[in-house]
Amino acid sequence: MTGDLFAALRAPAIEPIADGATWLRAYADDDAVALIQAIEQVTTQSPFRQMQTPGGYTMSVAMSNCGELGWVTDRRGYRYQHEDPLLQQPWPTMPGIFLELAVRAAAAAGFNDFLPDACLINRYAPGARMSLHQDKNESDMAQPIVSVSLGLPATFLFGGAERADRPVRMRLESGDVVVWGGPARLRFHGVDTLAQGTHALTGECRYNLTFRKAG
Ligand code: MD6
Ligand code: FE
Repeated sequence: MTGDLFAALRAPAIEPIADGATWLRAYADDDAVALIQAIEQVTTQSPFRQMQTPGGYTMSVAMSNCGELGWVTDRRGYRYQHEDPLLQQPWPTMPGIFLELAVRAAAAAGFNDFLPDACLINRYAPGARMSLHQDKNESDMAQPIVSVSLGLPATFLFGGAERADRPVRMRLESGDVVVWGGPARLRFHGVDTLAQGTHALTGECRYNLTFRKAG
């Protein structure tokens, strides 16, 4: 399987990006297959769906959640809620392998007391993108966010404190984990249009898991 070969060739590396932000390259390579299986289990329960923005646009990224709280958007706004609005029942439990990876990655980046209660699962098909935004629906801005990339590579846009600040472009590959908090917590960021491609582990898509302490 080329996934294993790839993991063996890409050495894990810890790279500071900015004050409060750390890039853990290849950090999740060894867990990638199990993480993708867990994504499939969660989304068999709470399926991927393309949500509406408050402005009435349909997001190109398909989303689901697991954990105590899930991030949602509709005409009423962006928020976290305990129930999947599609099924009107609680989000699936966060798989142990998700929680364990998120806690370990946060600690590797210097955040020792991170205990996420929310995991947003994003699925990008080629052509999907996410425009520049800030993550500010969480209650405690002292808590970091742990972001895990799986499957097709993407260009992550890491901006500044203002929307107009020119973003740095980072190529995130399968297995890369980014942890950010502290002074980087409210930086604008987004994902450039996903290029066509096929990945050995996910086929024609990229998954991103973002772990947060939302409540
Ligand atoms: C993505 N990520 O990579 C979208 N937000 O698909 C995010 O919006 C994000 O990666 C906050 C912190 C890390 C992230
Ligand atoms: Fe974000």
